Amino acid sequence: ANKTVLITGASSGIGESSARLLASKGARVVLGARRTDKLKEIVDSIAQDGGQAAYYKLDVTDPQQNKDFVVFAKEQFGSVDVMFLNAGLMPSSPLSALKTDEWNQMVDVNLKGVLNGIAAVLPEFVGQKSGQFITTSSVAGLKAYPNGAVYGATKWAVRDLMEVLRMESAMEGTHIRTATIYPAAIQTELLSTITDPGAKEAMNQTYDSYQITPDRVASVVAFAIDQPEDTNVSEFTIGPTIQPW
Ligand code: NJP
Repeated sequence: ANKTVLITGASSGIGESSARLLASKGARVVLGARRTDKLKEIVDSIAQDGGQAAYYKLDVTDPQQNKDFVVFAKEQFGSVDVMFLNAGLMPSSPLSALKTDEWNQMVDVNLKGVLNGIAAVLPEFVGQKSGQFITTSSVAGLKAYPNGAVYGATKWAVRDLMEVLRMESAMEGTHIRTATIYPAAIQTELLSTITDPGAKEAMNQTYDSYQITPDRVASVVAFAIDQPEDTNVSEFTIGPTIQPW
């Protein structure tokens, strides 16, 4: 696809895999995250393989940095066609542990980070009457489970944002597409954000039994982007065949 794709949370896992796959298919990818050493490594390796990529130091919790990310992408590649809002954390714990700092962190990154990304690029998409949002929600946003209350709440909220954005764009005639991805267990660095010992143990057990690699999710991202402009594919659930999520 001959498009410019911005990706948040692109320094590892699903974001990194998506950047690599999309660049190999001819997209211009702009990677955002906080760890610039990682981003530089990925961008250099994409360039070595003949792809077009650039990176930007981005903390999604800062509204201004999200705006600057979009400006940077336009300066680099001249257009902004797809915004993949993927950055996220999953410090799971039982509510009774009262890990309120972690609750706030999840709301700030997983939910407000997505809102900041929408605010930064929606005016562009409305102005050009085209554009696509893709978000990484979670199966945790579809089904409640112990230790996952706040994480699931942020991921459910993201689904709601995408669905309303899709409906409003259709009503307003702005031709903006949205797709939400609900992954189950994917092999990434996500579990490193869990500090609660009980939640970590439970989640490790799940991920020891079931997981697939993040390039599988990247294929879904590419599929959503590759649909004709008049076609919106809005939701994807993806996980290991053997996981009863
Ligand atoms: O995890 P990981 P995933 N500002 O840890 C970035 C969802 N998901 O690929 O800033 C900007 O490898 C962080 O970058 P850095 C999950 O909820 C996953 O699995 O450099 N970026 C890194 O690039 C999340 O929404 C599974 O530390 C920030 C990235 O986020 C998405 O998949 C299951 C940031 C996290 O990469 C990608 O996560 C599921 C900030 N403030 C949903 N904070 C799964 N893996 O099983 C973090 O249902 N990042």
